[in-house]
Order: sequence, then structure tokens, then C-alpha cells
Amino acid sequence: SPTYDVVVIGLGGMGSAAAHHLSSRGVRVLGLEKFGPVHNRGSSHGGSRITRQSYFEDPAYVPLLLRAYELYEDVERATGRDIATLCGGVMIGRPDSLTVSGSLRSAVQWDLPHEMLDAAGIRRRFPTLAPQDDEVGLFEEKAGLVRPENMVAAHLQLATRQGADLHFDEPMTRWEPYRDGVRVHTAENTYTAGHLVICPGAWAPRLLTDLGVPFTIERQVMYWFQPLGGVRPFLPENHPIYIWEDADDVQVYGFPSIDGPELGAKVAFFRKGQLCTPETIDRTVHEDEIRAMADHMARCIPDLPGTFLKAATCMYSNTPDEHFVIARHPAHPESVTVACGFSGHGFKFVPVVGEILADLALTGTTGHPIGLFDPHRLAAAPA
Ligand code: PYC
Repeated sequence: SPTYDVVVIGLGGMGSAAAHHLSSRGVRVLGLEKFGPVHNRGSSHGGSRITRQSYFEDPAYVPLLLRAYELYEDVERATGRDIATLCGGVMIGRPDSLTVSGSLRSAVQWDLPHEMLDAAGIRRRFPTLAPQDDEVGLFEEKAGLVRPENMVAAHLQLATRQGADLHFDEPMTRWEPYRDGVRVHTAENTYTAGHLVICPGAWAPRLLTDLGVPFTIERQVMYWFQPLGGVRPFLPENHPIYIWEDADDVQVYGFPSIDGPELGAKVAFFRKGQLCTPETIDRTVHEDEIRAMADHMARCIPDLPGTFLKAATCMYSNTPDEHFVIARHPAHPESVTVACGFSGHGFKFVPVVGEILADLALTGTTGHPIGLFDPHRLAAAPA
């Protein structure tokens, strides 16, 4: 059977970056993906993902973001693809909301450039935004968006250029320990390798049954609206990305108009989707969902929900604490590395996760600070 140093399972955001970083270090890499290249069946599609550094989830993410930003530029330079647009971003809510207070905590702890705006300041700076009088915003000029399809395509292109074998429409059916490494089976072939890197996305509950992490897979909907009066005020030179938390802790996030006037601008709820599986997800977006989003946005960006244009679904793979899992697999520490549970906020980290996975697969350790992502924190307590 064909032999590799490392087999990477899943060539979405994380797996494509792992294939790139591993092959850039001269090892023989096989990537296996159950769908085609740059597909829209998982969590790495939809044209845009937020990127930001004043990270409300935890200041421990900040050094990884600083490295991710460097790598966006490397990938852009190496492929000529448009990866990141740093149009600025504003995190809005009451001062004690997680979105605002958590962002401020990271900004202060890491001395990141930022500006606090009161409601009048937000309205003055960004006339499309209509905050309540008791809402404030943390503005970060280095926030913006990354383009998921371009990022995945770029990493696949670089991995191929560096000699990786990437097989699409070839799902892994099972794997087993074999000699000092692993044996990986597909319907077409059996491969042996020294190490396996599993980047399962929403397929984590099925592919990582022995990890001990109770993942929940959540259906999410992205909406595109044509703003009243057209996209001009929504172009990236005029409009930031935003995450906006209301008094009921509901967060929405949205983007400037980046894909041409006919595609308007994209907005989505952050979390609160229905539980699903990749096999059973309802990919139809229903009238009542569209109305709920239009009504919500009418209160904060009144011009945005002019005309509904289109919607698409994707999936979050949540861990109980919404922090990632990136580690050697506790049950197979010599032969398997995992990256999963990105909980709806992982895509911006794609290039640095690729670098970390290459470190872990090849040396068992990394210089990046990944203590927060240890799966042992989530192991079920003994009964
Ligand atoms: O990763 O910044 C993020 C994000 C916001 C909403 C969904 N993901």
C-alpha cells in the first residue's frame, strides 16, 4: 500500500492548512477529502469570515491571531489570492456585554490598538449603524474579514505545489494503528503512514468517538440583503465588520458588501442554531427565519434589510466551553493529532492552526500557546 509520512483527513479550512504546512517542511503528505476541493458542505464557505484581534472569547487567543495575520500575508504573497480585507471592525453592546467587555480585556492585556466609542460616536463614525443610547463599541482598525474559499484554495494550491498528494471524493472509511504508525482505509485503497492528522469539522462526533469530547453540531444560516439605497455606504472603505450583542445576549455579526453590488451585504446570528448532523441538516432557509433576521437588523442597521437576496447554511462544531481542541489524541498520542471543535469562531485561525498541526504531528509539541485547547479539560468527570 502507498506509504506517507502523514495522512491528513479532511481538506477544509484546517486540513488544507495542515497539508500546506506539513508539505512545506518536506514530508510526504496524503490529504483525503470526502467532497471535492473548496466545497460548501461543511464550515468553510460563504464568502467571508470575521477576523479580529481584541478577542472577547479569551486573551489567550491573541498571540495566535498575531501569527495568523502574518500568515495571511504569506499566503497572499505566495498565491496572489485575496485572503484578508482589514476594513476595521466594531464590537457593539452594553459596556458589560461579553462582546464589549471581553474585547476590551484582550485589547488592554495585549496593548492592541483600539478605540472606545459611545453610541453617538458609533453613529457619527458609521452612519448605517443605529445603536441604543446605552450601547458602546470597541473599534479595532485591524479587524476585518478573511475569504474562506480563497484561503482553502490557496492552501490546497501550495500543498500541491510542494508535492502533497490530495485525493478528493475519497472519504476515509476507517483507520487502525499499524506498526509505528497508522493504516488508513478508503473504498479505493489502503495507505500506511507514520502519523494521522484528523481535521473532521462537523464530522467530529463520528470520526473522534474515542476523544471523550461531547461535541454538538449546530445549523447556522448566513443571509445576504440588498440594502435600501444600495451598497455604497456598505462598501469596505465605508463600513466595518461588526459583532453586535443585544440586551438579551443575542449576537449578530455582519460584513461590508464585498462580492459586488448584486450580492448586497451578509449578516448572520452568532450561535443559537438548531442541533443537526451533517447528514440531517436542513439546508432550506425558511420564510420565518428570513423575517426574524430582517426584523432584528431593522432595529440596529435599518437600511440593511432592504431586500432579501439569498441565504446559505453551514455548521458549527461546538465544544461545551466553545474553546477549540488542538492536541495529540489522548488515546493515540504517538500516532494521531486532532484539530476540532472550532465552535463557530475558528476560521480566522486557519493558517496558524495549520502551522501548529505540522508542529504537533512532526514533533509532538509546538511553540504556540495551545494550553486552552487541551481535550483533557473536557473529559467526562468520573461517575
Ligand atoms: O469568528 O469572529 C468570529 C465570528 C463572529 C461570529 C461568528 N464567528
